[in-house]
Amino acid sequence: MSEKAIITAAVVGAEVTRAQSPYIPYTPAEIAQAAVDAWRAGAAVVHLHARWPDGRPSQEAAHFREIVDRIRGAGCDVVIQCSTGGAVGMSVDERLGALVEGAEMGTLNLGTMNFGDDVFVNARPDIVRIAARLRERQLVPECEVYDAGMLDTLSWLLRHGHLGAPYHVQFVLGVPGGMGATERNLRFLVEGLPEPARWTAAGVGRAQLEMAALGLRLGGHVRVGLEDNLYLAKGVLAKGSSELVERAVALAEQAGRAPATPAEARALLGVKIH
Ligand code: KMH
Ligand code: ZN
Repeated sequence: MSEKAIITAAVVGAEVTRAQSPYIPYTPAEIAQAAVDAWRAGAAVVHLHARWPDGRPSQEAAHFREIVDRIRGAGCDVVIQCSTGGAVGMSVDERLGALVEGAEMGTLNLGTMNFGDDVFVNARPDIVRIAARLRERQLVPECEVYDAGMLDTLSWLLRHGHLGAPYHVQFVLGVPGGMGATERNLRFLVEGLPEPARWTAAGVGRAQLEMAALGLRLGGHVRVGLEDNLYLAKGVLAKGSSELVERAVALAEQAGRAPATPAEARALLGVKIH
């Protein structure tokens, strides 16, 4: 029987704004509500960023704490993954603010790259430092891979003991500056994993649907949400990440992969209950 599909909802991100879609959550209450809605729609994991009330990206611990408290206060047992990537231009100290009490996973971005017109800096000592912090807090790292060379960094981290099981791999394809969201690229990356590991596929923009379907077919898991894609169909904005999750659930079922519950996702990902 095929492994259940872990659906991750990336409900806010750091880049998209209300000028692009009025459905982007900004306040902790809105972000928590988006997470709970995504969980109700079938997401087992939420990938969280935070915002200031005016929409600027925030890595303030107080914002993340409020989001986590509100999610749990709603009786929602979704796996909580906090972003240590934050937004381009933030220092590592600032980015680490997201790892609040209640987080269960944290992202680990595996390299420096062009990110649209900006540069997303992840020097190797920064990566090692973030990996150490995740380990100290007993959080499961999710390694964000945007380009093929980042798999060599993954291999280096494993070889030097900076990273070890349990960890998860997230292929984010289609960022301008990273690898494009194509079938050939995803297959190449999956084949290039330095050791057997669970992975999720995310496609940016229009590619979200195709990468989700392909990821499920290739035995991976799937990430959807407004962080990566604002549209349900050409010219039709998704009214929230939950609509994109509903579509991912349908894709998983078509692929014969029932969506994992949060408890099942914790078991697959090696997430400890603190
Ligand atoms: N906002 C991007 C620059 C992560 O969450 O760890 C980085 C990002 C990755 O979104
Ligand atoms: Zn993110």
